[in-house]
Amino acid sequence: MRMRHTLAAVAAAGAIAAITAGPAQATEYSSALKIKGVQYDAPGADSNRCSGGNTKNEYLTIKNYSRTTTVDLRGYVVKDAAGNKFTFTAGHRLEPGDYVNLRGGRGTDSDAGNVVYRQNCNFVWNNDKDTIYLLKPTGAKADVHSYTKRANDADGNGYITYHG
Ligand SMILES: [Ca+2]
Ligand SMILES: [Ca+2]
Ligand SMILES: [Ca+2]
Repeated sequence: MRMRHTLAAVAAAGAIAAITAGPAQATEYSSALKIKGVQYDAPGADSNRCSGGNTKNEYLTIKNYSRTTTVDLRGYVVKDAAGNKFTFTAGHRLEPGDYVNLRGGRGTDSDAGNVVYRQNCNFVWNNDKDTIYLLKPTGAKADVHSYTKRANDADGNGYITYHG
């Protein structure tokens, strides 16, 4: 209950910040890894069937923006506004400029293919609005972004860019 309340407060604070500062000026944390962008609405009609559905086409791109430091994703956590949580339990070394697409659905993770699957066929990023939390293994925030389809997806293609 306490956790839920804290999350709600953080989400509310984020929403207020977005209104006053604009969506492009979210708080910047000290972190090499940031959210490059999100395909929060998988193209086409959504189906969460593991076979034949399109959850794999809903993904979050996490990129290493450091010019010098390689970062291991092991222990990093991704959460949404509702508290759904994914932890990178396996090691994935992101060299400077490297990225990974965290996709829904089931599949085989591949460093060469820059992909990690959530091994869950349900969608996680709401199509109307949500908040994306990227947390370090310590629990400290690495990057946080709130969005609404109306305010942040001008071309309506279901994709939002945060860090280029
Ligand atoms: Ca979605
Ligand atoms: Ca869709
Ligand atoms: Ca877009």
